[in-house]
Amino acid sequence: MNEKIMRLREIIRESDNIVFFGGAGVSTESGIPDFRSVDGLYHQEWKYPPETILSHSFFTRYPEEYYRFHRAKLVVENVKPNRAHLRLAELEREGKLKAVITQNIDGLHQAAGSKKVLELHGSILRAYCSKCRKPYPADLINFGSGVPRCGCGGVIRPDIVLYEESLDQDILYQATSYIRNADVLIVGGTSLKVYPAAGLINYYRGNKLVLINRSETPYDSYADLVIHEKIGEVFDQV
Ligand code: CNA
Repeated sequence: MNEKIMRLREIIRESDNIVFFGGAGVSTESGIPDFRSVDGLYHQEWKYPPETILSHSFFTRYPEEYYRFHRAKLVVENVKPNRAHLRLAELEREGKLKAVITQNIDGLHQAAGSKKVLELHGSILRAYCSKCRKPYPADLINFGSGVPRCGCGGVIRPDIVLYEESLDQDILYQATSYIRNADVLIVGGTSLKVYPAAGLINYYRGNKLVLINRSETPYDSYADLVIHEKIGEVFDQV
């Protein structure tokens, strides 16, 4: 075990007020591609760039094309939580971790057993009518073909935050408050390039900011401990 991992172990052992803030890199070891890695969705061929397809205006104008992308790229079948998700759930049960704040939309933290999960960008495991807001089972949008419609005529949509849409204010408020009051903030598997989520780090006031990411991030120089390794492998050792 290297020195940095030993330091992280010590930080975790000494605290009972840890908050985790993560992104797509937390789920790549479960087989879900992220956006910005070399094998991520931004480097794959599609008619439009992902940030265009995943925008509110595109969804409204071209729901067929949106759903082709959604089913081909966002929905990955038979995925299971990996060692990062599982260890985080365990730390919560041990009373050490207060909350998981995630930009992910895959529901894997809950599948691992985490209870306090703040989903900043929603979840593809929930759906609702964009017109009357009636809830629908997610299978209706994640599988099959065409554009799913509600009895009222509205298009059924995933309960995710598309580009151009604002984040749920209550979730954002809770996330900032957990981060502000945390003793230890562990940030992992995120490029820290998507705002306003990435800006949440600025609410942290402590002196144990840990960054675990395969590649460099714009916040590396602010962190007290930076680990450029795979997050599942790191959590397996702490
Ligand atoms: P991103 O911008 O794709 O960045 C991911 C980061 O994770 C990169 O810096 C990678 O180097 C790093 N990374 C990849 N694999 C690992 C690993 N095994 N261990 C450590 N680091 C790793 O993704 P962000 O989350 O920063 O961007 C936010 C977007 C991505 C959110 O809106 C998400 O909804 C969206 N997204 C979510 C999922 C998902 O739910 N699983 C998948 C793809 C994209």
